[in-house]
Amino acid sequence: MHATLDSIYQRVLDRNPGETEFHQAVREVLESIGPAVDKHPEYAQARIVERICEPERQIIFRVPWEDDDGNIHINRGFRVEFNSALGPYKGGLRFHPSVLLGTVKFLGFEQVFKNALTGLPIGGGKGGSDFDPRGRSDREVMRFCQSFMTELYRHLGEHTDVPAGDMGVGARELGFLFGQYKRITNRYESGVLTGKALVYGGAQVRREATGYGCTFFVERALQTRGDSLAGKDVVVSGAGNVALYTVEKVHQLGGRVVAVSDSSGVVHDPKGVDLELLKEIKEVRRERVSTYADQVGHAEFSSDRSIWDVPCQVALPSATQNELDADGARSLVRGGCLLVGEGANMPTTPDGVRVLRDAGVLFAPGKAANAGGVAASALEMQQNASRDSWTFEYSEQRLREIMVDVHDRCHATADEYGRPGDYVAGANIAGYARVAEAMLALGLV
Ligand code: NDP
Ligand code: 2IT
Repeated sequence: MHATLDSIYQRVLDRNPGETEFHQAVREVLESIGPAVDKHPEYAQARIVERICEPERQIIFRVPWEDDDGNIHINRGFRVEFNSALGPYKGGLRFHPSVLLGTVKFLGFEQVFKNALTGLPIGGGKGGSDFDPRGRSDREVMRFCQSFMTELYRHLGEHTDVPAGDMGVGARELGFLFGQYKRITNRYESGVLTGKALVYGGAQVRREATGYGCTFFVERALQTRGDSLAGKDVVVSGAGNVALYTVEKVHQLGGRVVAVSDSSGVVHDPKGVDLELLKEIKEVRRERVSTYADQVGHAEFSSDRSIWDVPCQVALPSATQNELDADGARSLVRGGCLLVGEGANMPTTPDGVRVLRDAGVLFAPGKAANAGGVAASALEMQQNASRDSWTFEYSEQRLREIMVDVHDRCHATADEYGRPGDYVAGANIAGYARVAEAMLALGLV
């Protein structure tokens, strides 16, 4: 690592003890941006990198709520408002029992660069709770969301901080959150949350956007090699929002998804996943992926097989962080994988990335490949601000254009800095350069 950046990294380690995911995310960026720091000494002089590594504001709060049997539960809520140089803080909320402050900080840090890459006017933030919505009734989820928003509302606003969904937060949760925000503030401020249902101010294609966007990025990357998704076997980990709409777009572009997963195990369907059935099981019935194998005779479920052992040409990790390690990467290489595109945030470990690089596998990092979700959120804000709503076709076309731009910006930046084909360097440098330029213009704030 560049010497100046290494000393900044050491200080991040000292000041944020135990936050291993945050350390990992910072390290990955600082390892890439050395050439940009050399090219722009004026940024270093203004201590831009140190400022980027320190969130503007971190909010931690108690979330008490009562379950259906009258038992009281106490969860912890977070919102990390990381950087607002380019626009209001923007980023999702994650409800998952594994959520700690360091988790939210890693996600918020990634979000700053991702949002910059979209070219849209959005800063970066992230939030969430260690609440586990799995197995909870709709009324319990509602009570939790109401309690969470009763504290969070004072920090939000369409020009201040605009949350959306992430793991464990979808249309149901966002509806309850928006209802409580509206009640407390007495304002129908549609643009304060994105990912809303269509009936009360949501935007076409936001639900599909992360999965579709990741697939558009991957298709563009393959095109630069004279190739395409058509006829390829694809593996997609997860079976949530990102994974389901990745499967949909891969199928539309002529690929075949042969495996999906959730935290209970992996389903292998060599004939190609039946998406309508999978959506019914995951979105409507909220059941496990094993149900799919119960209903589809030729599909197999396994609770101990790694999804990366399923041979494929394209792998799209779309579940959670650090789900693809060096062993998984070696399996993918053995199985003939040509490209890995990250639908999730930081799903590949640093060792996993090294294995893929050494084997010449094309690697599209999450902050570029999964930027479609937040980009569509920014389009939802735009529609809310003008009290307009666009058609599905127009919205999808805008999303495709944005993802092609994100791809081409990463590709061109990697070329410019002598790292052709290195999307990690391209994404980190291009994202950093845009945020740094805005921060410099805004003065020492
Ligand atoms: P969901 O909650 O809708 O789905 C998450 C999926 O991942 C579920 O199928 C879940 O299974 C599975 N999963 C979680 N943990 C594990 C694990 N340890 N092993 C295997 N499977 C696991 O979340 P999203 O689809 O929204 O998010 C997925 C990823 O994409 C996250 O990294 C998120 O940050 C990222 N992302 C999301 C965006 C969005 O717009 N939603 C935008 C950009 C990135 P189970 O149900 O069993 O827990
Ligand atoms: O990680 C992400 O980019 C998201 N969860 C989406 C954020 C958003 O504000 O739409």
